[in-house]
Amino acid sequence: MSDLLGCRSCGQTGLKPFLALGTTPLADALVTAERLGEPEPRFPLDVAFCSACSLVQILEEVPPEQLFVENYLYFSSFSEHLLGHAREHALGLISRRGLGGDSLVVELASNDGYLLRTFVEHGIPVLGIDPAPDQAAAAQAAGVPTLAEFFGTDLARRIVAEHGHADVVIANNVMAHVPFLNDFVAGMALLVADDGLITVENPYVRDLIEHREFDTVYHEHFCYYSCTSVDTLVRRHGLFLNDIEYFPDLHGGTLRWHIGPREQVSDAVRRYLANEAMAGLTSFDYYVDFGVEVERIRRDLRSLLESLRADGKRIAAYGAAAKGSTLINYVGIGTDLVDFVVDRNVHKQGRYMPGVHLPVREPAALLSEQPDYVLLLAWNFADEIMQQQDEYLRRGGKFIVPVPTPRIVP
Ligand code: DWN
Repeated sequence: MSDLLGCRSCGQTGLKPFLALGTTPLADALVTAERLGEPEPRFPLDVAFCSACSLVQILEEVPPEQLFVENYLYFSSFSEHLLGHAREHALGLISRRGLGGDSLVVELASNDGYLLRTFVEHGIPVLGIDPAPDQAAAAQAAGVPTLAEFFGTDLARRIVAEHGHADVVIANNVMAHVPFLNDFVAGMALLVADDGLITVENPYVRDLIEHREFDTVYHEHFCYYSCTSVDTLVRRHGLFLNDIEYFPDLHGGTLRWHIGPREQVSDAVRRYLANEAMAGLTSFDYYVDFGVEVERIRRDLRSLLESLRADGKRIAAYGAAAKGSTLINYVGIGTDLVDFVVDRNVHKQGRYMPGVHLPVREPAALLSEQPDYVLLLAWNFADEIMQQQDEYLRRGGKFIVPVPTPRIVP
């Protein structure tokens, strides 16, 4: 693997590492029973800060094909909360942008069509882009035209030649996933119409640090964004960060950046940029102690699980999530502590978690086995999952939420 020499955004060398999570397997590469005995590819997972443009990023570069084509089991449609969020976003764009039959909406990393299908229902022409073959096929089957390709300037030019410029470009949870960041953003600048809008959603690096969401670090996430780093990045390509929306309950804290070819910067953007400078997100000191906090979580979570097991308690886990893979491999949570993981994603059931090989089962196993505790690996959907598991709770079951500090609920 090629170590990163310079910042993925500005190219500046001298990146400053502040978090080392070890050498870990690919977070979404759940293992089939047939391949349990085979060695799994592992890569260093180290996070660093760029003092020149404030971009936080991992130093390792796993080939995207290995991440998103050969091993990708993530389907967006298994979360009602996420589906509701996506629908609201689409309906808001349709009304605010006056989209209709002569518009074009392009989504980058459109997954299984979970978001574009709302535009399709309203007769608005769409095009999905997603390199993951199974997700692209699912989107096509749902009536969402999708290209199973990686996005960049080459594809942007082909789309413009064939379909014209896009009135709206949507890029949710993908700008963190691209190693060739400048080509990706330059592609968006080529694709969007002169009076068009680009909306980009990603988890907010400030929440990652301040809520100790270290498990959202994995090899699929090359970058972790502040508004400062996004503003610098898009301006390099003739685009402007014009507005910001914050969703505290999505993926542990998500920002939606409104970006466009015209400079119309809102007060919200000015406030975020000023607050980040005041809080220190633009200097290394803000990040330097994060590793100590994360080590504390590892120690506290491990001792909690060990003490519960010593008391004869049975423990399962909920959410065969990529973040779950980072957490259980960093803490070292094997079948000595947790018996199995449950997940609604049928593509994950019957497989084993990367590295520690916890078996993944369907959520009904929580009622048939009634473990005393369930470690909530998908803590970002805590409300939705606990509501869904009300019977397990009614029978006396309890959840363990791992971040920002390991705790038992209720
Ligand atoms: O960036 C990414 C984020 C957005 O999603 C992707 N690269 C990968 C993925 O990360 P993740 O796997 O950590 O995301 P989730 O959506 O937090 O994973 C939740 C897991 O829990 C999924 O496997 C689905 C599952 N789930 C479930 O079994 N029952 C989720 C809900 C809401 C449920 O009710």
